[in-house]
Amino acid sequence: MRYITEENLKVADSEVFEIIEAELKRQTNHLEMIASENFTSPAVMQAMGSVFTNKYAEGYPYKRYYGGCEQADKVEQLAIDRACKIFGCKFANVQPHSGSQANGAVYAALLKAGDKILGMDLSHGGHLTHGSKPSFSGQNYSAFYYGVELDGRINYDKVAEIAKIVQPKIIVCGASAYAREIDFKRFREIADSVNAILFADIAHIAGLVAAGEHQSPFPHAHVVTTTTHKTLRGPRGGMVMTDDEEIAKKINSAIFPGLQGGPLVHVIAAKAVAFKEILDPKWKDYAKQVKANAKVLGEVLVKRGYDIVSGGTDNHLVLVSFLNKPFSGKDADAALGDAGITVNKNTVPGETRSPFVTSGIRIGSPALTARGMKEKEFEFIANKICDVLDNIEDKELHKKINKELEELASNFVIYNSSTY
Ligand code: DSN
Repeated sequence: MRYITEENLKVADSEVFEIIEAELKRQTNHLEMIASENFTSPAVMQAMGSVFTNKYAEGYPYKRYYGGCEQADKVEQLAIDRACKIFGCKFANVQPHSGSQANGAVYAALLKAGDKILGMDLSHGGHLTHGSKPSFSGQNYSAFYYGVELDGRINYDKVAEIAKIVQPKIIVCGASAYAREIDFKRFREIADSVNAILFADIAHIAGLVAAGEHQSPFPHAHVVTTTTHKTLRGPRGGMVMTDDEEIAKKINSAIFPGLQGGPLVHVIAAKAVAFKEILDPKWKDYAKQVKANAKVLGEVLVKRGYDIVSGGTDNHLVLVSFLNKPFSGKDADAALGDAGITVNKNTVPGETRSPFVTSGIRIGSPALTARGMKEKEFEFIANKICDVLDNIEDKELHKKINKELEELASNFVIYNSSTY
């Protein structure tokens, strides 16, 4: 038995089987527009469900602490080589179980407790692990922040001024809710001006970078992390990359034995499969379409009177602000959910509400693009989003829109071989 098939699970545990079936139905019938989610290919999932889940392989390829790692060595080396080819870098560590673990490894490798880091404010689009107080990054290190200006964009001169005052050991660039291109070259100049290490977290934009549809963090950043499941469309996991051999050695030790034990070899195998898909020339078409779809989404929202942070998008997401509306991000998230559109409530620059309520929503194009949707469908969906928001209390309308969107969704399977 090579893989766990549907039949095995149905017989062994009908309760879990039914929950998974219901989740498949939810993912199929709803329109998935959470900017950080995507649909992996069946091949990626098959590798994830493979016998590699049985294997312990502490250490790194050809330097393990356990026997029987011959095949684990091959698959991890393949994943590393493909990652380096995609991003044009010299070293990659594909073992982090998540993006947060990858980021934790960077700090553990390059900082001492209490050292200063400078990252993007969470409420301006940054990430918890970029120094936010509730996260280990804000608790173990002395964290300072930069944000966006009133126009919703990073002001690099201002970042340089803050860096000069703070004198951080690491500057973190990259974001979770920032719709504009990140200028890694300029960030490196800022880092050099204060002798800081430049750390780029490209989790959100990695799929675009891989296609040349966003400026690459290489050769500018000293160290780069990403998740593998967002725009990269791979399995859930993380990765660290660098061109610097000394940093690579420190990162390897920080991940194992520093932060993690046995690597998830089945997930590493799935990362290798996803990386092969990304190396296919078709990947560029996917990444271009992700951007084109997000652009249409932003344009319709603006035309219909909604306030998009920074006025539009250069990447895969739009951040909608309701600071000037009588309803919250939480209200919008719930109403859109009733209409069959899955988004997430999100804080916005100038936030006045708590992170559980928020004044915005983040909407992304990667998952629906993976289903094969193009500008025409995004224009239609964007108008439906506006119809829901214009009539946020009208539950009957939300139900009606839900039916229409379910019909649209039924024309786009979630495992669309033409998009990988
Ligand atoms: N949770 C991810 C996101 O939605 O952007 C970040 O870790």
